[in-house]
Amino acid sequence: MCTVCGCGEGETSIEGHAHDHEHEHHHGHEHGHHHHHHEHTHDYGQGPAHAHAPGMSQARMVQIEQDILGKNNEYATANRRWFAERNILALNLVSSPGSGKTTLLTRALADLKEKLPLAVIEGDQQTSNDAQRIRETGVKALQINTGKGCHLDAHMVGHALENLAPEENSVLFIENVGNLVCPAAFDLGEAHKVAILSVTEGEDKPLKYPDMFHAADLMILNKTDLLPYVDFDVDKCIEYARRVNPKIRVLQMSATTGEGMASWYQWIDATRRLVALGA
Ligand SMILES: Nc1nc2c(ncn2[C@@H]2O[C@H](COP(=O)(O)OP(=O)(O)OP(=O)(O)O)[C@@H](O)[C@H]2O)c(=O)[nH]1
Ligand SMILES: [Mg+2]
Repeated sequence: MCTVCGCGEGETSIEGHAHDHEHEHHHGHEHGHHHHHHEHTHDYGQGPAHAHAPGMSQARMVQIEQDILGKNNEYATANRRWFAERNILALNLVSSPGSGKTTLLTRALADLKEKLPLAVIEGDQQTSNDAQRIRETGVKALQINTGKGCHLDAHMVGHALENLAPEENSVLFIENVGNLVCPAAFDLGEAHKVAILSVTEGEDKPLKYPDMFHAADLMILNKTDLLPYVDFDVDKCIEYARRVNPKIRVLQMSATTGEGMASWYQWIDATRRLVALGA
């Protein structure tokens, strides 16, 4: 989270916005020193991050963290209301770098664009490469560059919505910055977080990064075409994901071959109906 990794300092740039936005995020990089010598593990436990900053008390650090998240939640609530008023289904795609978010998206957009109004917000630290890949499908996309930040926040997304102006009744995909940690804590106002895990990453990831899999309602297991070549136990992975989130739905697919993609489209369709009912 922010007070630990020092992410989210200024320098955000949103396509179509003339000026950069300064965010009141904490600056600096801290190291934890909470050693447990009886184990070969440094366990910083649950709850607020036990970070240290020179000249700052632990209570102050916790306060900063709560302020950042509290402010984010206010913006997220406003975004959620904005989506509800327009009957827009917003999905927040989260994963480590390179799990296949943009590849999944470009394939899904090509398959769905004749049937549904679609739009995409792309989050990356730098470059507009992914927004460019999305636009090549003919679907409108807006890039947010977070600079040093390692996650999108609800304030950035609120500004992006003004410029992107997704249509009523559309599906808005928000591709978050590739990172299995920080995006878990930041609500963007989405209906669901969708965690993407590819089979080259190892089946233990839900246990190692539980916050992300706890926050997600759907886990997409991507790159299943590579299963014959990697040592990845699908059943174990699903069991680990359910251990941190008993309610998580799991779908397996390959964004490159297209196998299993239809199950995601069915999930999107069913989820849209629920959103339309105001559920
Ligand atoms: N074999 C295989 N490769 C895939 C699949 N999906 C994505 N890839 C490849 O994985 C690499 C990363 O894909 P991206 O779609 O850019 O991943 P990303 O999650 O958007 O990456 P960042 O935005 O950088 O976090 C590319 O080389 C893709 O071609 C898949 O289902 N199977
Ligand atoms: Mg991408």
